Amino acid sequence: MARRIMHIDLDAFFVSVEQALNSELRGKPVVVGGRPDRRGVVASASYEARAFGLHAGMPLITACRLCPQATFIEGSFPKYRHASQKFMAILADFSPYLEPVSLDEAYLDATGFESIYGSIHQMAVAIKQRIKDELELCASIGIANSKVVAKVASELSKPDGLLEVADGEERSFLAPLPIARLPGIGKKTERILNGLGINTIGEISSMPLDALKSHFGASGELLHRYANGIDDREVKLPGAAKSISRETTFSKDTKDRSQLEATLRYLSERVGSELRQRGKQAKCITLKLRYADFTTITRHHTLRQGSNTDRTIFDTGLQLLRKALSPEKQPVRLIGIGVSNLIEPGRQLDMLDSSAQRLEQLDKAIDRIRKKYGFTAIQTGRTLLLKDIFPQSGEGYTLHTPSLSK
Ligand code: TTP
Ligand code: MG
Repeated sequence: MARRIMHIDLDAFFVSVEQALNSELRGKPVVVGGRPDRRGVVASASYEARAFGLHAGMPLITACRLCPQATFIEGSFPKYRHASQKFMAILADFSPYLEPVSLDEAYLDATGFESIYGSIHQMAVAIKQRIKDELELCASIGIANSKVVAKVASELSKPDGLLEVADGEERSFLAPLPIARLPGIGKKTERILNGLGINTIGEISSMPLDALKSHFGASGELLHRYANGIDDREVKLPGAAKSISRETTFSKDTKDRSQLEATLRYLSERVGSELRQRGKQAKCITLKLRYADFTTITRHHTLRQGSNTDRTIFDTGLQLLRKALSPEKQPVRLIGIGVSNLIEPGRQLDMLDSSAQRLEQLDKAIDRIRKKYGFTAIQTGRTLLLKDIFPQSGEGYTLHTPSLSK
């Protein structure tokens, strides 16, 4: 039986949540990302704003110039997380074979569900309707025999779309589309391919595999498979999240160590809290810095043993930060911390060490209090100075461009 994979993605997610909560914003150009006089970029633009050329990643200043009548909203991550949880719960009602990809995006394996809903198309109609009724949000859905084709289909169908690619039609569906539509083709690959006179996905699919490999190495093979609509990746159930990270852009580039360290501490606590919520430990810690000239570096450290304490995440991040900062370096524009190589907590040697055990218990106690009273209800000495830098909401500091990477 041919697989039937759905890719479901909410339209203009952050903006649509704001519009669902405030009817005055509906049908208007709206941008979530921050006030136009502040630094930062567009996180989400309503389709009305996109008509003016606005898109995610565009500097707010440019967005404001192109569409001064737009409403600019700072945004509030907890609201979006809440909507996301409800969205995923609706999807889980339809199939247990669900793989959340980001806050507003998921794959669902619907193979064999025809008998319940009449057809997979009907099942998708029902999903869209429930999302509309219960969340006042619009979802676009692509259906195909693989993840990659389902994703291309849902994106092509936006907004409020539903597009099914019949089994066997993958190649002919993809062939006329511009190469940028294919997942995995970033700006650089697009430029190289365009330079070779390749403009459509069909043209990639008829390139000799060796030619693709010689230009793109191992990923040339993947490109070839995707362009031919071949992708046997399974829909993976959650719990297999590979990393957790948080990052923020400063409103003013800084070299101030105490500000950098306080922010790092706060971000580490947020990462640690999510790590513990997922019941995982991390073995790899990554610091990310973007300097004023936009050069971006990442520095990793692998721990001898998995850990989930704020202290370990922060201390490791701090060591990496101290190495990465030197007087001749540019001021820092963005700082981020992440954990990866996530493992199930086992009985660890470190646990015999009572100070490690105490730290873990302290983190757990803090998590409980924060769950009840908000993230900033408890602050460590190090993060206190952030209250003069970032606006605060019940759920935490409002950071610019909150990272969504999971
Ligand atoms: P997307 O699904 O890429 O974008 P979208 O939902 O706003 O619009 P559409 O799917 O209709 O094209 O991302 C989901 C949310 O993730 C988006 O609403 C805001 C956030 N986001 C960022 O914060 N920064 C980004 O660069 C992108 C692309 C998204
Ligand atoms: Mg979306």
